[in-house]
Amino acid sequence: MELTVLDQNNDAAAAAAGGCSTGSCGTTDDQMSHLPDSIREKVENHPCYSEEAHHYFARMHVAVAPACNIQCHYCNRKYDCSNESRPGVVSELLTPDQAVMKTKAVAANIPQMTVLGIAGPGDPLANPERTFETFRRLSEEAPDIKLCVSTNGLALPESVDELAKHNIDHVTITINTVDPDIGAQIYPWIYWNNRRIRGRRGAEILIEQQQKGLQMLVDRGILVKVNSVMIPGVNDQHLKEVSRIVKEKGAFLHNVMPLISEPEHGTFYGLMGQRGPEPEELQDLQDECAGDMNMMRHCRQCRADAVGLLGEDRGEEFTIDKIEQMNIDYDAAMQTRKVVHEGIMEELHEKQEKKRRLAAVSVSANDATPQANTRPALMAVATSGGGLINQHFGHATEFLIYEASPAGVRFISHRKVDQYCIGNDSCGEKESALAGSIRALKGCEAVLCSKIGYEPWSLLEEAGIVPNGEHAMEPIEEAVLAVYQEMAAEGKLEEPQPEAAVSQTASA
Ligand code: CLF
Ligand code: SF4
Repeated sequence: MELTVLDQNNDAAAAAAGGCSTGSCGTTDDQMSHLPDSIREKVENHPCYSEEAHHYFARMHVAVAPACNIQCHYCNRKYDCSNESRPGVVSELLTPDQAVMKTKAVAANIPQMTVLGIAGPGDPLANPERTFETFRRLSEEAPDIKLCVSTNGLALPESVDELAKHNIDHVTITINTVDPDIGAQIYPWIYWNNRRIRGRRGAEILIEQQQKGLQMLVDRGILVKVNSVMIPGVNDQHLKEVSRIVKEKGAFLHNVMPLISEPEHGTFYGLMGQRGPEPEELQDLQDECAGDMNMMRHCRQCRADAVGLLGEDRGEEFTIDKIEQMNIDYDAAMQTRKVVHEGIMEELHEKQEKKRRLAAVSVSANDATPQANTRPALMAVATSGGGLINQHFGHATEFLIYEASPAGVRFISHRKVDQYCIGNDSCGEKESALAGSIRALKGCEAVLCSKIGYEPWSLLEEAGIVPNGEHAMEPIEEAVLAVYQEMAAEGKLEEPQPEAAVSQTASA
């Protein structure tokens, strides 16, 4: 059996979507080379626009935008904008001046941080002075940082010129629907031309503004990602249509995110008992949309003040009182950053080249060798970045989920868990966190990590999940592929034969 590290590519879809050529999440590996240079440069070190980049490059958000011009039923003003953030209070609301100071401090201390986003806690374009003052200063004082913004789209058309002026070439619009009747179930009101407009008419205006803004951005060559919140029973059946339409208009990437609706967050949906989707429902919808659109699957629904690699939050290291004590020489920092970025890109290109060679070998072998009758398998991976299996099972706060199949390996999603191994052996919480981790891995057939203790090893085996610590420090996809091949060779992955075939075989 020959398997490849799957690129999930769809060139036709890619061309229509503005050049990106993966079916999974914007851009990965060798297909990056098929993008026009101008687009590749915008994508290859942006952790949200490239699944591959998110293992290496970090982003940060500055919370300068408190107000919002619409109400979503999944939002409570006490919390970050759910369009781009998981619920959780913003620790510090910043002035543009503080935001610039913080951005430079983070960029100097985390040189792999490539992108500064404004994503809340309200809507950035409903706070134009604060948002654009921050962007204006950063584009002048820190020109090596990409600027990114996320909006509900209501004020987008009148903001496009200003966005273009500050070299903002990544814009996310949250589009949950293109149907005003569905919109009326999500947005109770919008604030438009100094009036509150409720119900269907409000949703209709919002949708018109979103679509108009999308078109204007695409016309100016600004990359657009569309985020959609999947709300079961409200817009889940409709999001395929949304995906098709935004792709047609030239959006680069679609990110379908699960509704977060815990009652304790106090949102309308939370209090009304509206549920969020199960991981399988989300994955199914992402797969269905993927036929029409490049899908992002590695979103972490981060806070409006998040700092670090996706999935980590180093905000506590950069509170205002701490950064006021830092003495940052940004010109010197830019030199260091340049060297670090070049080093990472070199590593990435080598990795891509290796994958291309591997794929070429596998394709030629596949011509001669029929694939074995193996079924796909989900595998969980513990990683702290760098695209490697490099985290202890007990230190993981999330696992990346990959699907291995005869067609190759593809990233599917991530699953959050409570870290159970925190050096305190005596507490009962440890047990429940470990049980929670194992529950979160339901459906996975193996978990790959750098190390794992005896206790979780046994419990994982009891749960039917094969623990594997043999691929420490190896690249993720290659390790997953190797484990899949081993399992296939051991006959653990044979497709069950249909009953009729079994009985025929038996009677013969
Ligand atoms: Fe921030 Fe958003 Fe820019 Fe990324 S986040 S403004 S595009 S830099 Fe990324 Fe975070 Fe998901 Fe957003 S993982 S919530 S998609
Ligand atoms: Fe909340 Fe964002 Fe919706 Fe505004 S756009 S109501 S901040 S989720």
